[in-house]
Amino acid sequence: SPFEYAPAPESRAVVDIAPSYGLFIDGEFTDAADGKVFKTVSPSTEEVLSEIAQAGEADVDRAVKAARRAFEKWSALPGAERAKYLFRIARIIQERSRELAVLETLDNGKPIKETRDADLPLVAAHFFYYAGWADKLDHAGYGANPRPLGVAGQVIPWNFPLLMLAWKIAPALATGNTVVLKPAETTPLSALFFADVCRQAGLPKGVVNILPGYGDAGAALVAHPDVNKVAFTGSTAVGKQIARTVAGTDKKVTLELGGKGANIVFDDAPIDQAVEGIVNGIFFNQGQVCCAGSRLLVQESIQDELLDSLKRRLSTLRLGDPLDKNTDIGAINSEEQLARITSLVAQGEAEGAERWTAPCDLPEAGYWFAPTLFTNVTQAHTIARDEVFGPVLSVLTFRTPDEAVAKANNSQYGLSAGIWTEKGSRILAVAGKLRAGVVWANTFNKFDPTSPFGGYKESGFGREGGRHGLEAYLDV
Ligand code: TXE
Repeated sequence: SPFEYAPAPESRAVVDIAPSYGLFIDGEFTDAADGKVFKTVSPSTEEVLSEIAQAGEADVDRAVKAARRAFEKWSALPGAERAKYLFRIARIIQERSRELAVLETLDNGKPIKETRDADLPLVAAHFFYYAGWADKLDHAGYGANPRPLGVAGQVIPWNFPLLMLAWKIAPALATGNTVVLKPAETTPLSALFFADVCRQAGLPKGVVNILPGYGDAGAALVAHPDVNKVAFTGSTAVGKQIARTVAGTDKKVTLELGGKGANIVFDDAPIDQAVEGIVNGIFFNQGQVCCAGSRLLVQESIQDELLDSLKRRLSTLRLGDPLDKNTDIGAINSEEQLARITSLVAQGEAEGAERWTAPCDLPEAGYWFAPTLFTNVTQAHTIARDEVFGPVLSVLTFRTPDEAVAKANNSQYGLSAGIWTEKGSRILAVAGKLRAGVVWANTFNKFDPTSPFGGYKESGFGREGGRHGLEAYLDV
């Protein structure tokens, strides 16, 4: 069996998890006004990790008021001063990255090799990158005095808890805004750890406030009259609800929603490299990635060869203890998400697609789903249209580049796509026709803070990252 337990080199002993945590408001950890709490569990063992204060409407109001007070001074600081805090935060994250990686893996279920080698380095990189902008805004082509918007209300999901926090908080602070952030209910721990990082960096109180809680707290934050900017990453359904809430107000909004990325493999592609890219595209983070390459579009003439190699490769993936550094596939983040995946996969089978599952034993406790692929998929199938947000790949075929483009674009979403071919001219021709916010060529799921990221169509609007990510937090 590819599923084996090796001693975990990244022991959870490197991080102290307190039995309970408060909300972080105005520089202090505090109980919720109504005293409510909820539990966060490890999805790989179902063990309770900690009990967390649960924010309600009164706490949202308290946090927004603290952020408003802090805004006056924070926005008036010279950019070079704000940069010092951001550089300090970036360095502390680097210094404490082992603790943070283990914490994130425990709360989220993702393999430690991903948190260690992808999430944490990217988190630090975002703070370094936006720290670099803070003192250059006046000279960045925005004219004199680009102005911060005020208090940013930010709601983030559970798939990259700390990285999504970094995407939201780093540009907001660099541009002189203050923040109230609500992490997802299943992954509050790394955001609370980050609150401690802010204290360690000496960040003035109220500049960052962290409110763990459920959707009701997110909705209250979005609707709060003193929030000037809303930034959301999550489901398209909630994104649409948020768009309705902010419509007719003076709030600015960016939404980063679902996706159904196409990974297009042409017959001249380097097959081994493409197989690695396909695996990374859909099985990284158990497929719980908004820009996952969840649709494989393969040129008909190489379908058999590619699928054989792909299945061979998938049979070698190790699923299990996320703290084991050899693990490739960790746990699904929650019971709810596992149920969503299971139901979409059942629908795929019911609609007549052919299912193949990688051979592996699933642990008894925790939430697990084995790498799965579907062939004989048509564009009308639900699994070719809906975001599964799990380790499930739908395989479709094409004959010509135009057909590949048409199929890739035949989606309500437009977040990501990949192209595999040796021909540079084909990369440019195809990429130009794809309606997707990011197109990778001969690679997939590569991120960099200098690149703007965001979607077409129902994948949302606005861009995060790069210079464009600053504009979302400025009045120019
Ligand atoms: O998302 P929700 P869920 C997709 C993915 C997944 C599906 C459902 O397809 O299967 O969404 O996931 C907060 N007002 N993505 O249910 O509910 C919530 O507390 C304000 C794609 O987890 O959108 C959490 O903090 N906030 C995605 C955050 O929104 C509300 C990442 C996301 O949760 C709210 C996650 C409300 N009314 C899921 N209701 C991506 N784009 O990466 C909930 N929230």
